[in-house]
Amino acid sequence: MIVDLRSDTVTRPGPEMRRAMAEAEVGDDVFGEDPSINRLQEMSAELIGKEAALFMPSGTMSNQVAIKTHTRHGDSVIVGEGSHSYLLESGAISAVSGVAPIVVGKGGTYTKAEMIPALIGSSIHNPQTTLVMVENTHNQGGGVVFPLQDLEEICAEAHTRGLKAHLDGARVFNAAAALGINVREITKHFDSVSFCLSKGLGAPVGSVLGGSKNFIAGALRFRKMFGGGMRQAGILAAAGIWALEHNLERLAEDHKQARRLAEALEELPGIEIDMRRVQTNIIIFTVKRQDLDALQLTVRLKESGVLVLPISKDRIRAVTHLDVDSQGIDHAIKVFGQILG
Ligand code: TLP
Repeated sequence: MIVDLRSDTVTRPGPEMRRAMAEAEVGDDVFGEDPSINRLQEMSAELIGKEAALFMPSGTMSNQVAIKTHTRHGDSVIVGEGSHSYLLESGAISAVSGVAPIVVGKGGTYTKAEMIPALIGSSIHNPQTTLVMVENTHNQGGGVVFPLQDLEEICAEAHTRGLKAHLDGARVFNAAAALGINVREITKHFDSVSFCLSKGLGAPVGSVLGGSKNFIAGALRFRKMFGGGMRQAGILAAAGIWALEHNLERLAEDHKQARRLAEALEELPGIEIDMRRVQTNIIIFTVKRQDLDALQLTVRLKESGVLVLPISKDRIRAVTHLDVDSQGIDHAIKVFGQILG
């Protein structure tokens, strides 16, 4: 048995999703003529409460097109500690948009009080801050949900000062499921929102960027510039539509499985895990053992069919998703126990 907990990106499309892909109506999307893409974009805009949306090949391109559309070279943008947009997108934020990330807060979330002193004004000496970014849920923060009140205050403050706000909502539906609210309660505060179809929702490819019609018109141009203008990609959009129609409701299931695994890990000698941060489908834990570091533990787990992702010398990430069922979690708990118990 293989239990792949490296990421929720590893899911494979099942027979029904594949059928929807095979039967998708397609056209040339660079001409705006792919009916499946158009439908996905309309559905997505409606779901997140925005005027318009754009199908993107990846979450990285969604974030980077958003940054490019909102900023000019030489600006600065506010990001939470460890955010994907500045740390895990190959430096695109600086290389492509030429903006300086200003990191605020701890563990991925931050407050309005932490943001205000970091905002850089209009002196000719400074890289003027024009964009504020929030990642929710936060990947490197261990799937933590950005507190709703902080997010509201941050966006309101940004808007009062004439700044834009972008949400890296790669896993925003996990955040909404964890809070038990409609995702619009989160997305309504932002000028632009990206979410991924290829993570917890289980589609093989794709992300969506939403915003005002005006913003999306600008983003469309940059998507083309970045090489993201796809043609008969309705085959991929059909998987996204299927995912939105079938896989949103079940995200809470992944959260339960993650909690169960985290509770078992917490009991093991030499594993440190902050249970307050186990809120969704991502678990990050520290390995504090004389005999094993994170890399060695990863190798030992793999020998017994459990795949995890070492994210530093002493930290490991495990992510639950729709291809790991309750027996898979039982197996993972057993293997962790055998190696560490
Ligand atoms: N995250 C991936 C890896 O790149 C680390 C993962 O396995 O979790 N925003 C957030 C919050 C993300 O976690 C990711 C992907 C992205 C954006 C980028 O999405 P893709 O991989 O589609 O470019």
